[in-house]
Amino acid sequence: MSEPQRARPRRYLITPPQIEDVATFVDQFRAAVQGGDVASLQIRLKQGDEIDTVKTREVTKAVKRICAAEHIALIINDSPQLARALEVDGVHLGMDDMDIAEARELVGPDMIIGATCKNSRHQAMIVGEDGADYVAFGAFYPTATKANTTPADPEILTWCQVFLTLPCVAIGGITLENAAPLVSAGADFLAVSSGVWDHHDGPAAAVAMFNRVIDEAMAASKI
Ligand code: TZP
Ligand code: MG
Repeated sequence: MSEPQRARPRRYLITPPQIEDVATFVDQFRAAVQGGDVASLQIRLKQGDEIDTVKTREVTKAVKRICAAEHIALIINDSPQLARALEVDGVHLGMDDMDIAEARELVGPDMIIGATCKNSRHQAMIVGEDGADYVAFGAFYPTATKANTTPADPEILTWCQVFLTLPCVAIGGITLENAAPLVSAGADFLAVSSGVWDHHDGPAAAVAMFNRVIDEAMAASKI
């Protein structure tokens, strides 16, 4: 059996959809980072269907220095304009948000653009052509964090490893218990919200355990 050739998958944290107390969240985030490898933090704060601009600004300011010190990419959900205004590292866009090519024009060549592709190979190819830096697939499992998700098949992660050069992010309902098959299927990043923030042993333990699950699944993976 040959060893997998791809890089070790990494953790991509997503904020809870609402944050009441910013200082408490910053403590939780620091704890998560102390738990082990974290590649990125997406700020995804909603008021109904709309982006919560005020909280997004507040949380971004509060975590920016930690992210820079820990080399964690700070990514804003939905709004290239806000990402640019807040001078973060990236923006994550859904299929109903700004078109990827238009967003690339707006944010310039250096900002990371991530694109949701749900379960669509076609969309992944299009956004790759249009200038996205990563593709996100999901939801792989049921989630209470986002309404109206599209079910995704882990096979799309394998397809992405074989046919695309862009890294792929797996998202949606990922927990310690169900993460391994997504790693084995080819996820480059595991995007997790409730599986870290709501873990009964706390975010530091959750990140540490996620990293162990990743190592075990990679040892067994053929991709
Ligand atoms: N996109 C598809 S599922 C999802 C998003 C933002 C929610 C991820 O949160 P959780 O709690 O890890 O399911
Ligand atoms: Mg969106």
